[in-house]
Amino acid sequence: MSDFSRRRFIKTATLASAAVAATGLGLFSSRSEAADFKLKFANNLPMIHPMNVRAREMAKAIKEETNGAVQIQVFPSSQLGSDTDTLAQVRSGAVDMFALSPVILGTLVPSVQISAVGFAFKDYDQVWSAMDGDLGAHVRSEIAKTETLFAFDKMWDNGFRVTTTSTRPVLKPEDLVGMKLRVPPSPIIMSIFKAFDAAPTSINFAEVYSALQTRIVEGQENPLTLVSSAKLYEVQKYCSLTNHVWDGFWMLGNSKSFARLPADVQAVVRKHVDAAVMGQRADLAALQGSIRDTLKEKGLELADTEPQAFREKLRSANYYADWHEKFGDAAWAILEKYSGKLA
Ligand code: X2X
Repeated sequence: MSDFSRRRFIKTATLASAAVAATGLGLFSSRSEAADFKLKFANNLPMIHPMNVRAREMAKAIKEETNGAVQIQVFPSSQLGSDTDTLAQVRSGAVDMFALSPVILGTLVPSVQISAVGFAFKDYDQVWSAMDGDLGAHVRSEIAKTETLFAFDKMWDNGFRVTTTSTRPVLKPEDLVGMKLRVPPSPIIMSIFKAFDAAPTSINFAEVYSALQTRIVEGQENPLTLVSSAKLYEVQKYCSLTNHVWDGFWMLGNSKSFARLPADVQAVVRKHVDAAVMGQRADLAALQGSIRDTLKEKGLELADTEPQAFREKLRSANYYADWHEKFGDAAWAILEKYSGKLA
């Protein structure tokens, strides 16, 4: 790895000359107090969520390896704006990196939602085979078509989404009829709960706790690690382990921001992003053994559910046929290579 203390980055005033510098002609300053590149990384997760713990480690490792030349500021908990606002900011370059679920990125690139088809994955072997394999490659190519954005290779984990409520448990599809549920601003999550004849409402995650507390909605659906880290158990009573969608976060980068970095610096950033993601995946896997007991101790009533009944309801509502048509045969075949036949 280049020793950044030997190199001095020739400060440039214009993007064009920075682009020249980025071809490796530039050198790096060894000034640790003034970073040559300051990057903003935003996400909607609580400060204590494993993603932000690992992101802070990542920022420290990148700063150290570039001798202070690259400094990444981590903005958790939607500090820079809601998910839909921050998506606009990472597209414009006001934010340089953004961890965003495909269920919300689908508002910009509909095809990326294919990893969030209801009950597609039954376990993490299927998830990572798909997302670190051909399905992930397909989705990254779809993101690259935007030209303003790209996705790093590895997805952060969010988890299998479960359903929490303040009014009644969800043990079978009929329990969802008429239920006022918060869902993310997401076409595919919205469509799942409409297929169950629920009453889904799109609300950005930053407003979920208050929406539940004020009973604007009676429930929401998210992985257990979010029910725990966002303290949703304080305003919910029942937690039904529907596991209806596996969800993750693409580490999105603004293409122009990243192109300003010399190639070897890009490699350093990619290396530490991958390390942070793999560490976070392991953190969430380690939590699975204890998180149900933790939530029970917080007062949540947990209940297992039977996925087959929910799947059959989606099939009878033409949910799979509709999304197969939207995604197209080629993409659907890539999905079913990992999930098995879905409809
Ligand atoms: O908004 C949500 O529910 C969350 C945090 O899971 C996503 O980012 C999709």
